[in-house]
Parts: sequence; C-alpha cells; structure tokens
Amino acid sequence: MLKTPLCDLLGIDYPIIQGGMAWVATGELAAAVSAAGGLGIIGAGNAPPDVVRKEIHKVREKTDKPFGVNVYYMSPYIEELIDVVVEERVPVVTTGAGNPGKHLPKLKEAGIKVIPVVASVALAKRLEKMGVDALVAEGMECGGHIGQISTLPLVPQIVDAVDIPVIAAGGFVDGRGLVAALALGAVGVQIGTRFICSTECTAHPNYKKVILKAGDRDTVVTGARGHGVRVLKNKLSRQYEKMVAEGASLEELERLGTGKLRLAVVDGDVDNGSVMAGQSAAMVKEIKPAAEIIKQIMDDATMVLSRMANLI
Ligand code: TUI
Repeated sequence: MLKTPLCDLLGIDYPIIQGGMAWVATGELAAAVSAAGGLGIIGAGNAPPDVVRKEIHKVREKTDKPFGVNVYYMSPYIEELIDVVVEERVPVVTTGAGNPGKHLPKLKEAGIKVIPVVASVALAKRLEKMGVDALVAEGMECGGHIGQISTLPLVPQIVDAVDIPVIAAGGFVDGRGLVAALALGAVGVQIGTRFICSTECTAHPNYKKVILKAGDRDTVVTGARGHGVRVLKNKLSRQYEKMVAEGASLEELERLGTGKLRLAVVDGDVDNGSVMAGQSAAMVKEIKPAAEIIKQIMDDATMVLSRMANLI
C-alpha cells in the first residue's frame, strides 16, 4: 500500500486528488473519486452559490468520504461561495486563479483544509506564511488557465521553498507519473484530464471523444502571456489565433471566450467551444469508472517502485 502524508492530512486512501474543473467536475464525478479512495473535488467555476450547494449535497448523498470544492477566484460569486463552503462545512477547499489569503481565517475557523493552487514559488511562500494546509503546484502541462513553468522544474522548486505538503499537478495520468511526483518531493498528484474520461463524469460524450482522439501535439495555449489557457486545437482556437495575429484587443478576445467552456462541456459543441485539456490528453485511451482509473494508477505505481528498487 502506497501511503503518503497527504492520505493522513485529508483522510483518504490514495494520494490522488481530482482537479476541480469548472463545468466538468460535478458532484457525480467528485463522489465517484472520493468513494474510490481519492479526493473528489467539485469545480465551482462561475456557478451561482445555490448550484454549488446542490452539488455538495449530491456528493453527500453518494458517499461519506471526504471531498472538496475548488473555488475559482475570478467568479463573480466569490464571497457567497465562501459562505456556502463554510456553512456546509466542506472538508477541503482548493482555490484557483487568485489569492485566497483574505478568506483564510474564516475557512480555517470552520475547520476546512485549505489547499491553494499555485504556479509560482513566490505565491507558494506567501500562502505558506498565511497558514494554508498544503499547496497544489500546477505546471503548464495542465489544461485550462495555466502559469508559465513546467511541472518538472516547478514542483521541486516549490517543495524546496516551503515546509508544507505539496501536491504535483500538470501532466499526471498514470502510475509512472505518480512515482515521478513522489521523486520530486510531492506527497501526491492532482489529476484532471484523465478523470474527464471517467464513466461518472457528466461532460458531454463529444468532449470525452476528442480527448480520446488527441495526439501529443493537439493542445495549444491561447490567451495573452501570463493568462494562458490550454485547450485542444479546434475551430475556436484557430479563430482566436487569427484574431491575435490581426491585433485584436483583449476585450475582443475575452468576448470570444465567454461562455465557450459551457458550450463544449454541456452542449458538446467541440468545434466552437473551449475544450480545455492538459497535455496528458494524448495518454488517455479509454473511458472507465473512476475507481478503476485510481486502482490502475496505484497498481502501476507500486510496480514501478518495485522495479526501481531493483536498480539499487
Ligand atoms: O484555476 C486554474 N485553472 C482553471 S480555472 C478555469 S475556470 C474557467 N475558465 C474559463 C472560463 C470559465 C471558467 C479553467 N482553468 N488553475 C489554478 C491556478 N491558479 N493556476 C494558477 C493559478 C493562479 C494564478 C495566479 C493562482 C494565483 C494567481 O495569482 C494570485 C495573486 O494574487 O498573486
């Protein structure tokens, strides 16, 4: 059994947390991952607080295991969302696209474990000082909004800079990846794209299909430097690149992106929608239950570790 301090910190069986993907990570997916011994996470994205509350209730109807909510700091509902996770006593909150510092006292007082997602050493250090429980170090191999540093150099730099547990994210999909993350000093991995292709994920079948079809060079980073968004190449990403080449303003580009993640995930329009996915999409070959995905990762990691022990 491969256990790490992350398992004790969160009360989970396996050192795997699921990415809190907006629109994709609903209560169904979070419940499946948590029931299977990982940490399932609801992606709040821009959803209104009542919708998020319903997803929390959905998880609790399906499992007693710990789970989390990812709070997206660009959400127009950020204050109300914090109130919801506090009222509901959600066990874990991960945060993205912003600094959760000002909400930390309130979250900690409610007994919530707070795990911000960071893409830089500076923010990791600042948040450690503020008293967060752990960090997700997110490399630019991830799908969606990303930073500018790859996982391989980012994770060990953050591990060296802080004294709290670090979870590696960006490019992780299998047992080899989990062992690599542990070798870098991380206590576990956050996995997003792989879980989109789980049976329980409610994303449109077209979204899953294009991930299964993706090859190694099929993602592209759109967006201005520092505000990159990794997506699968499609009609929308080509239109975006054309507009950038023609000197479109940030406002015009923002308008092009509005509502496009929902269009792909919910409506299944994978040509005109934003198909956010990480570079690991190319390694996702089949749709299967979250429990089987996790079991395979853990079995493979154990095998890789024993093979490596034989090298000594
Ligand atoms: O949040 C993400 N990735 C995401 S969120 C998302 S949701 C969405 N996107 C478009 C339309 C509608 C919904 C898609 N992908 N990753 C976590 C993450 N956060 N990575 C990096 C950061 C980050 C960046 C800057 C955290 C903090 C920060 O600055 C904070 C500060 O104040 O310095």
